[in-house]
Amino acid sequence: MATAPVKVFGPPLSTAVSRVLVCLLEKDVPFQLVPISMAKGEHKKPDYLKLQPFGQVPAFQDDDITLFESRAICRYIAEKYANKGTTGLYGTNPLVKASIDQWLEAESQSFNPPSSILTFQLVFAPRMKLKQDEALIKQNEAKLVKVLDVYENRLGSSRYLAGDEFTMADLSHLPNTQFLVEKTDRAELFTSRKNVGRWWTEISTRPSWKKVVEMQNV
Ligand SMILES: N[C@@H](CCC(=O)N[C@@H](CS)C(=O)NCC(=O)O)C(=O)O
Repeated sequence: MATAPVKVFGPPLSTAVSRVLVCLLEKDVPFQLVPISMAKGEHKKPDYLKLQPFGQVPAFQDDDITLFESRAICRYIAEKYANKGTTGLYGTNPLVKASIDQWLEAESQSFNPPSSILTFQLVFAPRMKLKQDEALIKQNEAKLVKVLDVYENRLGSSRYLAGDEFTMADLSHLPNTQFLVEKTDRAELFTSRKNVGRWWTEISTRPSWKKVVEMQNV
Protein backbone atom coordinates (compact mmCIF):
# COMPACT_ATOMS: atom_id res chain seq x y z
CA MET A 1 0.00 0.00 0.00
CA ALA A 2 1.36 3.43 -0.96
CA THR A 3 2.17 5.62 2.05
CA ALA A 4 0.74 9.15 2.25
CA PRO A 5 3.25 11.91 1.50
CA VAL A 6 4.58 13.89 4.46
CA LYS A 7 2.85 17.24 5.03
CA VAL A 8 4.49 20.64 5.47
CA PHE A 9 2.27 23.41 6.81
CA GLY A 10 3.14 26.98 5.90
CA PRO A 11 4.09 29.28 3.02
CA PRO A 12 7.33 28.63 1.03
CA LEU A 13 8.23 32.30 1.46
CA SER A 14 8.84 31.69 5.17
CA THR A 15 12.54 31.06 5.77
CA ALA A 16 11.85 28.22 8.22
CA VAL A 17 9.37 26.54 5.84
CA SER A 18 11.78 26.83 2.90
CA ARG A 19 14.52 25.14 5.01
CA VAL A 20 12.28 22.07 5.34
CA LEU A 21 11.26 22.14 1.67
CA VAL A 22 14.84 22.20 0.40
CA CYS A 23 15.69 19.33 2.74
CA LEU A 24 12.78 17.23 1.41
CA LEU A 25 13.84 17.96 -2.18
CA GLU A 26 17.46 17.03 -1.43
CA LYS A 27 16.27 13.77 0.08
CA ASP A 28 13.86 13.12 -2.78
CA VAL A 29 10.94 12.69 -0.37
CA PRO A 30 7.48 13.43 -1.83
CA PHE A 31 5.53 15.99 0.20
CA GLN A 32 2.27 17.84 0.33
CA LEU A 33 2.39 21.56 1.08
CA VAL A 34 -0.56 22.66 3.21
CA PRO A 35 -1.18 26.40 2.80
CA ILE A 36 -1.38 28.43 6.02
CA SER A 37 -2.22 32.10 5.54
CA MET A 38 -0.16 34.11 7.99
CA ALA A 39 -1.85 37.29 6.74
CA LYS A 40 -5.15 35.85 7.96
CA GLY A 41 -3.57 34.70 11.23
CA GLU A 42 -4.23 31.01 10.52
CA HIS A 43 -1.00 30.11 12.35
CA LYS A 44 -2.56 31.36 15.61
CA LYS A 45 -5.84 29.41 15.29
CA PRO A 46 -6.58 26.59 17.82
CA ASP A 47 -6.47 23.81 15.22
CA TYR A 48 -3.05 24.90 13.99
CA LEU A 49 -1.76 25.39 17.56
CA LYS A 50 -2.36 21.67 18.11
CA LEU A 51 0.37 21.09 15.49
CA GLN A 52 2.69 24.00 16.40
CA PRO A 53 2.05 25.21 19.96
CA PHE A 54 4.09 28.42 19.46
CA GLY A 55 1.91 29.52 16.54
CA GLN A 56 4.75 29.58 14.03
CA VAL A 57 5.38 27.92 10.68
CA PRO A 58 6.36 25.29 9.72
CA ALA A 59 4.57 22.34 11.22
CA PHE A 60 5.28 18.90 9.82
CA GLN A 61 3.43 15.58 9.77
CA ASP A 62 4.66 12.12 8.82
CA ASP A 63 2.02 9.46 9.51
CA ASP A 64 1.06 10.05 13.13
CA ILE A 65 4.18 12.06 14.02
CA THR A 66 3.87 15.83 14.26
CA LEU A 67 6.96 18.00 14.55
CA PHE A 68 7.91 21.66 14.70
CA GLU A 69 11.26 23.57 14.60
CA SER A 70 12.66 23.50 11.06
CA ARG A 71 16.15 22.24 11.95
CA ALA A 72 14.75 19.37 14.06
CA ILE A 73 12.42 18.48 11.19
CA CYS A 74 15.37 18.46 8.77
CA ARG A 75 17.38 16.19 11.05
CA TYR A 76 14.41 13.80 11.25
CA ILE A 77 13.96 13.75 7.46
CA ALA A 78 17.67 13.12 6.90
CA GLU A 79 17.76 10.27 9.44
CA LYS A 80 14.49 8.62 8.41
CA TYR A 81 15.27 8.78 4.69
CA ALA A 82 19.00 8.23 5.12
CA ASN A 83 19.33 6.14 1.96
CA LYS A 84 17.31 8.39 -0.34
CA GLY A 85 18.45 11.41 -2.36
CA THR A 86 21.58 13.19 -1.12
CA THR A 87 22.78 10.47 1.24
CA GLY A 88 25.55 12.48 2.93
CA LEU A 89 23.23 15.31 3.96
CA TYR A 90 23.49 14.49 7.67
CA GLY A 91 26.69 12.46 7.62
CA THR A 92 27.35 8.76 7.77
CA ASN A 93 29.65 8.50 10.78
CA PRO A 94 29.71 10.15 14.22
CA LEU A 95 32.63 12.46 13.48
CA VAL A 96 31.12 13.82 10.27
CA LYS A 97 27.74 14.18 12.04
CA ALA A 98 29.39 16.14 14.85
CA SER A 99 30.99 18.48 12.34
CA ILE A 100 27.64 19.00 10.60
CA ASP A 101 25.96 19.61 13.96
CA GLN A 102 28.66 22.08 14.92
CA TRP A 103 28.03 24.20 11.81
CA LEU A 104 24.26 23.76 12.08
CA GLU A 105 24.52 25.17 15.60
CA ALA A 106 26.70 28.00 14.29
CA GLU A 107 23.95 28.74 11.77
CA SER A 108 21.17 28.75 14.34
CA GLN A 109 23.08 30.46 17.18
CA SER A 110 25.41 32.89 15.38
CA PHE A 111 24.28 33.37 11.77
CA ASN A 112 20.50 33.24 12.07
CA PRO A 113 19.98 35.92 14.76
CA PRO A 114 21.55 38.83 12.82
CA SER A 115 20.58 37.56 9.37
CA SER A 116 16.92 36.97 10.24
CA ILE A 117 16.68 40.43 11.81
CA LEU A 118 18.22 41.94 8.67
CA THR A 119 15.88 39.89 6.45
CA PHE A 120 12.89 41.14 8.38
CA GLN A 121 14.04 44.76 8.55
CA LEU A 122 15.28 45.06 4.95
CA VAL A 123 12.83 42.80 3.08
CA PHE A 124 9.61 42.29 5.02
CA ALA A 125 9.24 45.56 6.98
CA PRO A 126 9.01 47.65 3.75
CA ARG A 127 6.53 45.13 2.24
CA MET A 128 4.41 45.35 5.40
CA LYS A 129 4.73 49.15 5.42
CA LEU A 130 6.49 49.04 8.79
CA LYS A 131 9.15 51.59 9.73
CA GLN A 132 12.68 50.20 9.53
CA ASP A 133 14.84 50.39 12.67
CA GLU A 134 18.12 51.85 11.42
CA ALA A 135 19.99 51.27 14.70
CA LEU A 136 18.94 47.62 14.75
CA ILE A 137 20.01 47.21 11.12
CA LYS A 138 23.44 48.72 11.80
CA GLN A 139 23.98 46.65 14.93
CA ASN A 140 23.04 43.37 13.22
CA GLU A 141 25.00 44.10 10.07
CA ALA A 142 28.09 44.47 12.28
CA LYS A 143 27.29 41.14 13.98
CA LEU A 144 26.82 39.41 10.63
CA VAL A 145 30.13 40.78 9.32
CA LYS A 146 31.93 39.08 12.23
CA VAL A 147 30.18 35.77 11.57
CA LEU A 148 30.99 35.95 7.85
CA ASP A 149 34.64 36.62 8.64
CA VAL A 150 34.72 33.27 10.44
CA TYR A 151 32.98 31.60 7.49
CA GLU A 152 35.41 33.19 5.02
CA ASN A 153 38.29 31.66 6.92
CA ARG A 154 36.64 28.23 7.21
CA LEU A 155 35.63 28.14 3.54
CA GLY A 156 39.20 28.98 2.54
CA SER A 157 40.26 25.52 3.66
CA SER A 158 37.06 23.54 3.13
CA ARG A 159 34.74 23.39 0.11
CA TYR A 160 31.63 23.29 2.32
CA LEU A 161 31.16 24.19 5.98
CA ALA A 162 31.37 20.68 7.40
CA GLY A 163 33.89 19.30 4.88
CA ASP A 164 34.08 18.25 1.23
CA GLU A 165 30.39 17.49 0.84
CA PHE A 166 27.26 19.62 0.77
CA THR A 167 25.40 18.94 4.01
CA MET A 168 22.56 20.16 6.16
CA ALA A 169 24.91 22.76 7.62
CA ASP A 170 25.15 24.51 4.25
CA LEU A 171 21.49 23.90 3.46
CA SER A 172 20.36 25.65 6.61
CA HIS A 173 21.96 28.92 5.46
CA LEU A 174 20.02 29.07 2.18
CA PRO A 175 16.79 30.78 3.30
CA ASN A 176 18.13 33.94 4.94
CA THR A 177 21.06 34.30 2.56
CA GLN A 178 18.72 34.13 -0.44
CA PHE A 179 16.79 37.15 0.83
CA LEU A 180 19.88 39.13 1.79
CA VAL A 181 21.68 38.49 -1.52
CA GLU A 182 18.70 38.74 -3.89
CA LYS A 183 16.29 41.14 -2.21
CA THR A 184 18.47 43.72 -0.45
CA ASP A 185 21.39 45.98 -1.30
CA ARG A 186 23.60 43.99 1.13
CA ALA A 187 24.58 41.19 -1.32
CA GLU A 188 28.22 42.26 -1.10
CA LEU A 189 28.42 41.07 2.50
CA PHE A 190 28.50 37.62 0.86
CA THR A 191 29.67 38.14 -2.70
CA SER A 192 32.65 40.38 -1.91
CA ARG A 193 34.15 37.62 0.24
CA LYS A 194 36.05 35.29 -2.10
CA ASN A 195 35.33 32.00 -0.32
CA VAL A 196 31.86 32.84 0.97
CA GLY A 197 30.94 34.11 -2.53
CA ARG A 198 32.18 30.88 -4.16
CA TRP A 199 30.29 28.81 -1.56
CA TRP A 200 27.09 30.82 -2.03
CA THR A 201 27.19 30.32 -5.82
CA GLU A 202 27.66 26.58 -5.35
CA ILE A 203 24.92 26.02 -2.80
CA SER A 204 22.33 28.41 -4.25
CA THR A 205 22.48 26.87 -7.73
CA ARG A 206 21.58 23.38 -6.57
CA PRO A 207 18.37 22.18 -8.31
CA SER A 208 16.67 21.67 -4.93
CA TRP A 209 17.10 25.31 -3.91
CA LYS A 210 16.24 26.63 -7.37
CA LYS A 211 12.96 24.70 -7.08
CA VAL A 212 12.21 26.27 -3.67
CA VAL A 213 12.87 29.76 -5.06
CA GLU A 214 10.47 28.94 -7.92
CA MET A 215 7.85 27.92 -5.35
CA GLN A 216 8.42 31.21 -3.51
CA ASN A 217 7.89 33.19 -6.69
CA VAL A 218 4.51 31.78 -7.75
N1 LIG B 1 12.86 28.30 15.14
C1 LIG B 1 11.64 28.17 14.34
C2 LIG B 1 11.29 29.54 13.84
C3 LIG B 1 9.96 29.55 13.16
C4 LIG B 1 9.58 30.96 12.78
O1 LIG B 1 10.10 31.95 13.32
N2 LIG B 1 8.65 31.08 11.85
C5 LIG B 1 8.19 32.39 11.45
C6 LIG B 1 8.15 32.48 9.92
S1 LIG B 1 9.74 32.30 9.21
C7 LIG B 1 6.79 32.59 12.01
O2 LIG B 1 5.99 31.67 12.05
N3 LIG B 1 6.50 33.81 12.44
C8 LIG B 1 5.20 34.17 12.95
C9 LIG B 1 5.18 34.35 14.43
O3 LIG B 1 6.21 34.14 15.11
O4 LIG B 1 4.11 34.73 14.93
C10 LIG B 1 11.88 27.17 13.21
O5 LIG B 1 13.02 27.11 12.72
O6 LIG B 1 10.95 26.45 12.82
